[in-house]
Formats: sequence, structure tokens, C-alpha cells
Amino acid sequence: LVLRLLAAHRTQVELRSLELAAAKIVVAAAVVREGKLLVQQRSYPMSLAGKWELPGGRVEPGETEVEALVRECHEEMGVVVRPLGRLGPDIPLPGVGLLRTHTAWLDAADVQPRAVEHRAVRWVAAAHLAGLDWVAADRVLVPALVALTEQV
Ligand code: DCP
Repeated sequence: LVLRLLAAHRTQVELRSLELAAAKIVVAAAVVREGKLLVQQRSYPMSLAGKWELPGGRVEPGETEVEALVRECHEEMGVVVRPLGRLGPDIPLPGVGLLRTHTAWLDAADVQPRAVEHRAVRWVAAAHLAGLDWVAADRVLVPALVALTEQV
């Protein structure tokens, strides 16, 4: 019986490490300029369309998180960002992986992000962040985003 329990435990541990290995990282950028945070409104899938999120996306194989963040911001908004460091907790994305946020600096002071894949891009002041209709995972970050936006 002891051996069988040990074997079952080992199978569970192995399954757990497989799960962790499969956990995909989705990176998000928290970009603040002149006291406002950059947010985007999703256009797809239907379940998320109309909701607000931080710019970002999946880290592709062979890419670092920072590289993915720079690529996604360029693809999604036509801007170059410089990631500065992690912000807030990792947030589970059911069926997808983990959402990991980095603060980032917008390289040029005068450049305006545009909505390439999204419905809209907006700069939002700290006081209005809690009132946005956020994607579930990003909503968890609101306290950290408010603190960041107030301080920059
Ligand atoms: N996501 C999120 N919050 C963000 C960014 C993404 O909750 N700020 C979630 C939504 C999706 C998953 O992460 O479930 C992947 O996001 P995207 O579809 O935006 O990422 P990609 O551009 O990498 O994927 P695709 O090529 O499928 O559009």
C-alpha cells in the first residue's frame, strides 16, 4: 500500500511539473506618461470585445519576456517601449497561463500609440482606472496600476 501511495504521489508531482512547464506567460505593459496609463480596448474574441486591458500578448518560443513586450507593443500600437521592471503579482489566466506585467517607458515623448488590432487606445488618469470595464485578469492589477499612475 505504501508503495502504491508513493507511486500515486509521484505521478501527481510529475503531472504538476508538466502543468508548470506548459504554463505560458502572457506579458503586459504598464506605460505611464504625464500621469496617465495607456490602456486598450479589445476587439476580439466576442467574450472580451469592448473590455479594457494592458497592451501585451503571449511570449513566443525562443523569445524573452522583454522581447515579447517590445514586439507586442510595436505590433499592437506602432510604438517602441522600453521595459523597466516587474509590476504587481502574476495572475492566472485560466486555460492560457500566467499574466505578468512590466512597467515600460514610451521611447519618444511625442509619439501617439494607435489602435492597430484593438478597438481603441486611451490614456487614463489614476482616478478613472477603477471605473473601466477591465478584462478579469487585468482588473486584479488595478491597485498597483493606480499607485504607479499616481506616482509618475
Ligand atoms: N490577456 C489578458 N490581459 C492582457 C493581455 C492578454 O488577460 N492585458 C489574455 C487574453 C488572451 C491571452 O491573454 O486570453 C492572449 O492575449 P492576446 O490574444 O492579446 O495575445 P496574442 O496577441 O499573443 O495572441 P493571439 O495571437 O492569439 O491574438
